[in-house]
Amino acid sequence: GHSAQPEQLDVLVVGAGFGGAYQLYKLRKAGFSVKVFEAGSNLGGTWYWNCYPGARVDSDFHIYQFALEELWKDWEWTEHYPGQKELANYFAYVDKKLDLSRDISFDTRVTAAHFDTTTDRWVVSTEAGRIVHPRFLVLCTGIGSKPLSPDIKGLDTFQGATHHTALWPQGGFDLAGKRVGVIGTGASGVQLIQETAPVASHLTVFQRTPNFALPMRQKKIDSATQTRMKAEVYPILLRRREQTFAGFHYEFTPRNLSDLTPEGRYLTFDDLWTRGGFHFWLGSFLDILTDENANAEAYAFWRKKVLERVHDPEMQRKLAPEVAPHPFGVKRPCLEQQYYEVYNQPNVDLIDLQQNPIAEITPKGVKTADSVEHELDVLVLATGFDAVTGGITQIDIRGTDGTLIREKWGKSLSTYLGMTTANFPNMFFLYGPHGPTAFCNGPTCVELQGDWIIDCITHLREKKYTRIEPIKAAEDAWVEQVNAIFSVGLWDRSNSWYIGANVPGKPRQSLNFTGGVPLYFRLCRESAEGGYTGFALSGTEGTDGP
Ligand code: NA7
Repeated sequence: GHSAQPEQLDVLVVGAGFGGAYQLYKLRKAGFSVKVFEAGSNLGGTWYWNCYPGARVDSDFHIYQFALEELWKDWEWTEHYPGQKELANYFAYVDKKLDLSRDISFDTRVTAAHFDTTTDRWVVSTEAGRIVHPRFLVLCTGIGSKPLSPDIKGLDTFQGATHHTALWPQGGFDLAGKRVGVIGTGASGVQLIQETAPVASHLTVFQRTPNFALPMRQKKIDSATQTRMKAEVYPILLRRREQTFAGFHYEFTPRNLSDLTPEGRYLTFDDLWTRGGFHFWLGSFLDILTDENANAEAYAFWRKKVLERVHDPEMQRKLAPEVAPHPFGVKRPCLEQQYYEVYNQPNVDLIDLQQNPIAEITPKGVKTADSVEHELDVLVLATGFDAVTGGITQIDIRGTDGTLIREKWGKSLSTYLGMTTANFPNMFFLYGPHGPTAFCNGPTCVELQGDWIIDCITHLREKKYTRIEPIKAAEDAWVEQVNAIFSVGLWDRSNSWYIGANVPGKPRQSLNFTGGVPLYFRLCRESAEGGYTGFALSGTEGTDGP
């Protein structure tokens, strides 16, 4: 840095989850001056904020971690699908092992970033008024860092406790013995509901759309198993992530459902179901996500399995309706452990909001259209996020012509390679818009996109460039390609956060690259290998260049 104020840096990273931690470690190692600003009080990102009862990862333990051998060789997991506390412990371990915290400012929320065209640097401000001038800005704000609260009349009049799952009190908040209401049945709602039902005095679930939840088949992982896996398969499994659609260690079944006999279809479905996890979704037939008939068969199989576990016909109808509200798997399914059994409990009510919407929230609880007032001690908002883009658009990021990114993307989303956007030079984002993001195991994308960004910044340093930004034509072509791939799937047939449909006023469009991890990274690599085709690189060796 320079003696003159304010602070100069090569790179400022925003966010200290998987993405930010990786950037810090690798950029520092490559000799850059780098700092991380993190709004939370600790590392972990999603795994810091989402400390609600039952929070758990939906990816298998061995692929949901950094592929860095210096980390995995000495770390042991206890469960196949680790819970939030275990992830928090993992981050504490990573912090210690890689000595990350010394370059992270916690409790530091970035509120604005303006690009200064005269210096080719960002002017970044925090909530507390700190200002830094990094050459590059890397946004690692993740998929769900802007929680979404429902716009329901009377919400602020409720006299009990109200907690959003993603803003859960860090010290914990006990739901045992209480009358609990939960709005939302996404992944967060399902996890919290199945954990809370056995301990709450009463549980009322307000469901707008049933979740097509899949059996997790949780198991304990012992030390001997992991020692063997580390010696034999860890490196293979971790590399394999790059070669599969969703960055997992397994791929879709390489057949169309329609190519098989009914018996063959049944046997495949049954096998995927028995494996558990996302196999029934991300390991299924190729045409599940593109062909209505194939999709309907997957739904029928799923529905039959769920009906077997739920006794009451009314509950069955609400949880697994004969006519699916949307195709299977085009809205995110989640993993469950004893979710469906919850609805056989006498102290659990399930309100179908399509049939009986919330009229208002009162000081005592939730009043539904049928005039019933559901009295509650605690109201849990499991209502999700302004996902994928919200973490970026909630910051006042201004590009070269003074336009705010939220204005640019408010009309329609445009990026180049899902990591950059025109008129916002020297800015990268990962695990965000137009990347494989929502369909990618987090650490897979964080590392692959992360390495691409680090290689790019390193290239600029070598060539003594001080500025990079995508060319408008390249961005237009990328958007066209993203949308063309998206249109092949059935994605548009649901109201999901994948397409922004969960946020009132958000344009409905593909927020993700739906062509899978291998194609995505081939396209990114092609640009880099061609000397960063699609980008304008400029600036000469400056007096203050990195
Ligand atoms: P999600 O998946 O966005 O789920 C939010 C849930 O809240 C979903 O069931 C919504 O119903 C419901 N919701 C949202 N707004 C309302 C209102 N106004 N009224 C009633 N119900 C509402 O968020 P999660 O936190 O569960 O999961 C997010 C991702 O994080 C997850 O997929 C993983 O990738 C990790 P809807 O379905 O829209 O009808």
